Formats: sequence, structure tokens, C-alpha cells
Amino acid sequence: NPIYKQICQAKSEGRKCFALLIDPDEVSIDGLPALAELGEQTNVDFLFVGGSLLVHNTLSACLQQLRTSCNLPLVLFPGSPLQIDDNADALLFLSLISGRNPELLIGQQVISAPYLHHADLEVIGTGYMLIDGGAATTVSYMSNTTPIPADKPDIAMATALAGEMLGLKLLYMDAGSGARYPISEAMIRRVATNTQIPLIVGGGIRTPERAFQTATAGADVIVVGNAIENDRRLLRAMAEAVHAGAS
Ligand code: 1GP
Repeated sequence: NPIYKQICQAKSEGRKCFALLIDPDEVSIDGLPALAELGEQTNVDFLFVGGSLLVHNTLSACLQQLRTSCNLPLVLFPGSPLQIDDNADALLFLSLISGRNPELLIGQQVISAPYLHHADLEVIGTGYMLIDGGAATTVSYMSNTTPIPADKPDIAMATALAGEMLGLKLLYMDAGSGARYPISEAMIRRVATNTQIPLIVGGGIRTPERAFQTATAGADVIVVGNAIENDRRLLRAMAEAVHAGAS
């Protein structure tokens, strides 16, 4: 079942999805089978895989290890066009619509499109929006863009609407990995109530309560990375909180 269809189906049934973000730089390959197994036991919906740099060049090994250890859908969340690998099921084809850096709006997509054309991957066009998370996180440095101010829900809403009108299939609002403040409920609600396509939200979500609030404010897919890297025991409560959410 294609990933995009799964996300849309869950949305139409009012079911919230939980995505665990795995940064290949932050995990040991040997530890992945246990994490994947725990992910299945706790009803994680998707494994997102990607990172800003991939300094250890372990993306392929990481995906292969996950593939052999579990049946969870593997979705690439690429930090660069070098992170294309058809050991995954799908790829979020990101355009950084919150920024004004043409390379990340269309330039890198032009470079990667011919490769993706021949790759065995479901490609999902995604409007990626960086929201200020209160710290100069890696992603705003790497992208050379200014994030949307956290207290300007109307800018987020207008940006999301533009992405939807351009025909993008998903929206991903990200406060950046390890953000000090996750995205406010007010901003999520403003975007969710004004758009129809599925909304992914992540960045700085550290507690099950926050995950629940994020879902209830209108996010369809809630992404958590750091908090689980720091404490795997949080995974069950996080996934349960997301699945209990409704909007
Ligand atoms: C980052 O949205 C993801 O791109 C997840 O962020 O690692 O802070 O959970 P965290």
C-alpha cells in the first residue's frame, strides 16, 4: 500500500500517525534491530530516516538493517540530494517553501529528479516549512534560510496555502531537530484548519503530552527523533499519546 495513500486514509478516518525519526549519524547500526522491533511492538506507523549531514555515510546500511528487522514503512527524509536510496519505500521530495533560497526551492530537486525517475521509490512532493524553534538549529544554518517566526501563524498559514495551491501533496512544519520550543498549537491549528492536505509536524517534541497536543491541534503525522534517541522507553507512551489524539 503506497505510503501517501496510507497517510491520506488515516487522515480521512481521523487517525493520527506517529513517525519515529532515525538519524543514521545518531544511532549504531547494531542497535537498530532492537529499535525496529520496539517500533513494531509500540505501533509506530512510519520510520523516517535522514539527517542533515550523514557524516558517517551509513544511510544504506541503516536502511538495510531496518528492512531486515521489521515491516515498518521506511520513508526517506533527506537532508540533501545525496540521501536517495532505494532500500526505502518512499521519499519526501522536499521543497523548502518557508525559505527564499532557490537551491532548496527547486535547484536540488532538478538535480535529483532524473535519479528519482529511475529509483524504485514512491516520491511524495512535500512543502517543507521551517518554524523558529528558539535556537539556531542545524537546519536553518544548513539551509541558509530564515525560519518563519514562531508567533506568526498567519505567515505559516499563507505559506502552507501556497504550497497546497501549487499542488504539493504534504506539508511538513518543522521546528528543527532538537528545537528548544516545538511548534505552537495555535500555529498548527491555523495551518490545519485552512488546508486539506496532510500535515506533518516535528521538532522539539519531548513529552507524550506535547505529542498529544500537537495531534489534537491538527497535525496528522507527528515526528519525534531526539527524545527517543535520548530515552527509548518514551517510545510507547509517545506513540500511544499520538494515537489517542484527535482533531
Ligand atoms: C526534525 O522534525 C524532526 O526534523 C524531529 O525533531 O529530533 O527534535 O524530535 P526532534
